[in-house]
Amino acid sequence: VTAADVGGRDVGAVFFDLFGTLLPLGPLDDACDQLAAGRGREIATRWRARQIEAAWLRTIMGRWADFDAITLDALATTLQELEVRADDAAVADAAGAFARLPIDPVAADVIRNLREAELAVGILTNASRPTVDAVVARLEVSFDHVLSVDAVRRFKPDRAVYDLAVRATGLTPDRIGFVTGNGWDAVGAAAFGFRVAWLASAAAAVLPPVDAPAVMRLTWSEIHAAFAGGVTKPRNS
Ligand code: LAC
Repeated sequence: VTAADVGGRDVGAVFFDLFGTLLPLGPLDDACDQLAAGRGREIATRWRARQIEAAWLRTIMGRWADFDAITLDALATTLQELEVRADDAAVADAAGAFARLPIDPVAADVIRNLREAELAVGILTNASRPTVDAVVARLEVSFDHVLSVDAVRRFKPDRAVYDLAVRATGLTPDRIGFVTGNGWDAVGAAAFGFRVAWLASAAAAVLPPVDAPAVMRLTWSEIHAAFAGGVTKPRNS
């Protein structure tokens, strides 16, 4: 008997966002602290906003660059704005912090349990193909699908990106679960038709008001039940 049978919910695959979801962004503060002691959090927060903004602008404008290039440019721009001086090598090293982020151990357990419940599990990310491959190679969990936006040269929340999961699985969007910590990604995925779980970063966090269909506001401990019908098989490890 499969989890879907037991739970009565016919989700066939669950996809996860990468940065800010499987990989919490906290360590970026430390990487940025190397550029300006005591200002790591301020720099990292602005950097992330600039990174996402550039991805959206480039998608709308039809001027593709991969996420690694965007990430480095966004950090350089941030440092300029905040009047932090750093040499190119230090900036490049800090930019590489995205690719070095560790996985949330709780997320790793959720993924293992979903796979044991016979759900296909994937990553759907703005990260470049080389970066997501490098990340997956060092994680101690396996995925059925690892999808980078590089295949469509557009960034989330463009529908073409979410459609990659449909093409990879052959499932209709309403049979695909999607988990993200990013509110803008949650509304984008919900508008596409996925069943979305949003891991809100704070109690006061609110979704962008864009008339998207409802999303489930959940914590990691609720993800398995939401998509696998409450079946959690015991784990050996
Ligand atoms: C990603 C962006 C949302 O990993 O950070 O796709």
